[in-house]
Amino acid sequence: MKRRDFMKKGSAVVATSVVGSTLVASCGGGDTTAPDTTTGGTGAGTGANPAPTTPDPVATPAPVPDAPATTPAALVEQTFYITEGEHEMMDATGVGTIVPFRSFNVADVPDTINVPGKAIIVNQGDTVEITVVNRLQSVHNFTISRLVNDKNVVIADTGVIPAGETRLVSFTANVPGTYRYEDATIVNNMKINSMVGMHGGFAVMPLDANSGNPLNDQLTVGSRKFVQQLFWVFNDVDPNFNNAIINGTASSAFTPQYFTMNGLSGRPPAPLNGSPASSPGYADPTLDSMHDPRSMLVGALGDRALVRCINFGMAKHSMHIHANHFEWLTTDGDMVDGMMDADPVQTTKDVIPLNGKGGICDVIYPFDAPPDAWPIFNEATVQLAKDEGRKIAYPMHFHDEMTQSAKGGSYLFGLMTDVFYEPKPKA
Ligand SMILES: [Cu+2]
Repeated sequence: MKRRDFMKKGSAVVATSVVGSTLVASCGGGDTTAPDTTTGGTGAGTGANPAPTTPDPVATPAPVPDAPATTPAALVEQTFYITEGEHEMMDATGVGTIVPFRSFNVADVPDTINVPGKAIIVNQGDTVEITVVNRLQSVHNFTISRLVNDKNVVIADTGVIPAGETRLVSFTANVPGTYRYEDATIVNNMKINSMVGMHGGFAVMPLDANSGNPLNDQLTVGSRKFVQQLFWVFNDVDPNFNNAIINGTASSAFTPQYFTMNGLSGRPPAPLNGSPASSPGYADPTLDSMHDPRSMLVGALGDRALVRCINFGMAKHSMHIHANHFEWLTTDGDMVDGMMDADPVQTTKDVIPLNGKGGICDVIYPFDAPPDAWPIFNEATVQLAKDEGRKIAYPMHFHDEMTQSAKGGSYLFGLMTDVFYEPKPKA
């Protein structure tokens, strides 16, 4: 398909969208634009058009991860239920597509799903006990793994979990870092169950060598610090593939139509083609990736957020941020040159590659003033926006074009979220 045809379907959305103008204005020329502070922009929920609600009784975003223990050698227990359910994927027609998924669900409720599963953060030295209950008629497994020098290292594996049965895997978390969990069953060279939703993020925090206590502000001992952390779990979704796998039909054909982060895609505020309303689900934190608290970056000037990125999709992607550059710490388990330097300059990038099929990278987003912003951006800028009821929002989106659309061309219904600057808490 030619680029023009590919983009045509969503062109009406582009022309009228604040999000669109931000993307178009700044992607080609670096991150030097003033912030999007327009009421009704990507982050504001107060636009003229009320957000219609979409009934979506089955897909439930997993809860945000629990904070790890503050004392060493804790016992961390988690039970997952293997379930099937549906999620409605949206495009510019305003009529969604119901797509079936499988998941590791924290709730023992039939026909409900968590895609991705709840992220788990533990400390080095913790004992981790994962119980997995297979509520389906199909055979599954649960593994936790990471990459070291491009090699897969499995640290936990339930082995086969037959239909209707339960397995427990127990292990000690030894090495700090970002891991993925998934059903690792491979058919036709593809991790078919992982691809249809059976995946999530896992992390191990380091211990201080002297005190033996957990360190809650660094990826590995001595690396640059952060004050908050979250997971961005990415996936590419082909409804035909999901239907085939869940119906028990082997399939090797995979043409992605949706691109998700933490299971959701963008639901833009702009009018839909031929419709006066915002897109269904706009501003709903359970449907709109730009308002999902598991994905949005929210902070004050000076804050720093660690983002653990895991790409379960088939394609390699390019992760792009506005306003500031990421500090790139690791990729697929290897440290980036300069990662341990006090000065991040060698590692700062506004686009970071992220491999497909389980690729992992760790980055820090620094809530600094955008370096080239004009007018000058400082605490007064942020406070004034707050006082005037505006949001300061910058997009994060992938830079490969297919990911910015849904269903083969609905622009702005793709993979994106927002970065919000809030005033510093008053002393
Ligand atoms: Cu951009």
